[in-house]
Order: sequence, then structure tokens, then C-alpha cells
Amino acid sequence: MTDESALKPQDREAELSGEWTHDNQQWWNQYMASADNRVACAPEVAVEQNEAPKYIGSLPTIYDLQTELNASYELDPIAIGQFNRDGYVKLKQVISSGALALLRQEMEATLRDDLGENPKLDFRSGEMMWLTNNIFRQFVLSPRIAEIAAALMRVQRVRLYHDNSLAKEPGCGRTPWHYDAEHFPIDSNNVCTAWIPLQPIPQNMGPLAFAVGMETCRLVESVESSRFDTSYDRTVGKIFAEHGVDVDDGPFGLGEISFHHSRSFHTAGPNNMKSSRMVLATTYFEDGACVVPSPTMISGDWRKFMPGVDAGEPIRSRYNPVCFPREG
Ligand SMILES: O=C(O)CCC(=O)C(=O)O
Repeated sequence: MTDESALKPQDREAELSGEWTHDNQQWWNQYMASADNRVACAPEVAVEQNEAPKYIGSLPTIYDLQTELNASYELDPIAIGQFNRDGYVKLKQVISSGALALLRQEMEATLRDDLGENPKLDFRSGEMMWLTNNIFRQFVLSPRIAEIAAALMRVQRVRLYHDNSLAKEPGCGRTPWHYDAEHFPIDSNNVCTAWIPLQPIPQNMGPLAFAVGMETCRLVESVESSRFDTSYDRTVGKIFAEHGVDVDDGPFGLGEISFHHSRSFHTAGPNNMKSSRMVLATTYFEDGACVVPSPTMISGDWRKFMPGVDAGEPIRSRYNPVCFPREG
């Protein structure tokens, strides 16, 4: 982490009322530094030094990719109930192994070009790659994925908030407990994120893990948010354990993706494998939603994701296209 982006106790007030003045990578650096890595990850797993399996076969063409990512997924109505009860759902076989391999190759190259080979950066992130890269564009604006998001939230039309390329490198620690509504400055209850792993994620690679229950967030609503130390992460974990909250920290198979509501509490374990845990996370919201009246520092780089949109205004900049139903 760079010194100038590290939040200090004197930033406390700004955290509540000011705006984030650094970039998105610095925001993630700050975020990851607020994880309590003394917490044992449940269940305990042996540290293994495995490689993720390599894709063998020819990669799809852009035409194949487009066809796959435009086609509807057969969503079981039970999944809609699960999402609304548990706050998240994991769906199998949403994306083919070839399409995932193609995006993984692209993400590796793009993050390397953008961030260099910095061994100190153990959680690398990128965003808005769909603006300049057609493979990212097919995924991020995919009607297949956005249609699932709309169905789960039971809304007619969804727009893109942002995409996030997330590479948790070997040796990177936990992702702290959090819920996204705290830092997405979107004034709506209909916001969700598709978390798309680009390789299988066994438990010792740090799969996204969910506190089961849409209302689980209420247990910790009085815990004071803090991103300049590990107290928030530690306290939330402790309260969930005391209340016997179920945590689904199961592995992800290849092609499996999760959708989590912005009120769903989630975390992720460390990456104890030898290869990078690469994920594309895309966030969608109900068309018509506005920016909250007073975004704060914890809302991060939000202005970049909706140029020209101000606090309180409807979010429909050119960077927030309607992804489902596909327009035009
Ligand atoms: O990938 C991670 O470890 C965290 C991602 C996350 O919190 C999210 O996409 O909402």
C-alpha cells in the first residue's frame, strides 16, 4: 500500500463525510488492510501449494463468446427464493470453461499492463476495462448475466454500476467482512453483484463466503464502521459467531458464479494456493435509482463510474448502460 493512500485515525471524520481522493486500487489496498488476519478461517484447511488447472482446448472466437453471453440462462425459480431469503445465491454452469479461460488470459495481460509486476501488490484490481476491451465488454454487458440479476431482484430493467477485475494473489490474506450497500452510493434496495470466478476456487484459494440471511446485517448495524483498522472486521466476525450465523464458504466449481445482494455480508479467506484467484465482479442496479444524497469517503471512486452525475441525481451516464433488456 502507498503511504499517501493509507487512512489514518485523523481521517475518521472524512470517512464519514468526505470523499475518497485516491484511485480504485488504493481503495482496495485500504480495504484489504482492514482485514483481521489473526482470525482462523473456518473450517481450517491445510496450506497447499497447488496450481489452478490449466484450460486445454481452443479458445472461443468473439462471435462464440457473444452468442454464449447473449443467451438466456435457465434460472430455477427456487434460486430467486434463495437469493431473497439468504441474500445470495450460487448458480452452476452459467459460463463455459472456454469463455472463462479467454477472459482470464485477457485479465492477466490487462492487469500486468496497468499495474506492472509489483510483487508487493497482493490484491490487484482494475475497473472499466469494458470500455476499451471487447472481451471484457461481452462479459460486463452480458444480457445473460444481467437477466439473472434482474430476475433475482424481481425488477424489469437493470443498469451497470461498475465492473471490477479482482486478482487475489498467492499469499494474500482475508477480505474483511462487509456489505456493499455501505460503499455503493446508490439509493435503492435493488442492487446486486455477480461474482464470476475465472478458475475453480477451492477453499484454500479464498472463495467468496456469505453470512446466510438477508436480514443478518441487522445483527451488526450498530457496529461502528471503520476502515483504518481491523476493528470492524473483527467485531462483525465475533458477533456472527456469537449468534451462530451460518457462513457459506464453500468452493466454486468452474462455470459457477454467485450473485449477492448489496445488503449481504460477505468475506473471503486467504489465497493459499500457488496461482492467482481471478474474478470479474459486475454490479447492477434497478433502472431509475439515484445517487444517495451524501456519498462519503467509503463510497470510493464512485464519480468515475458515472461521470456527470451528482449526489441525488438518477444514475444513467454513458457508463451505466441498461444491460437487460438489451437496448438497440
Ligand atoms: O473478491 C473478493 O475477495 C471480494 C469481492 C467483493 O467483496 C465483492 O465483489 O463484493
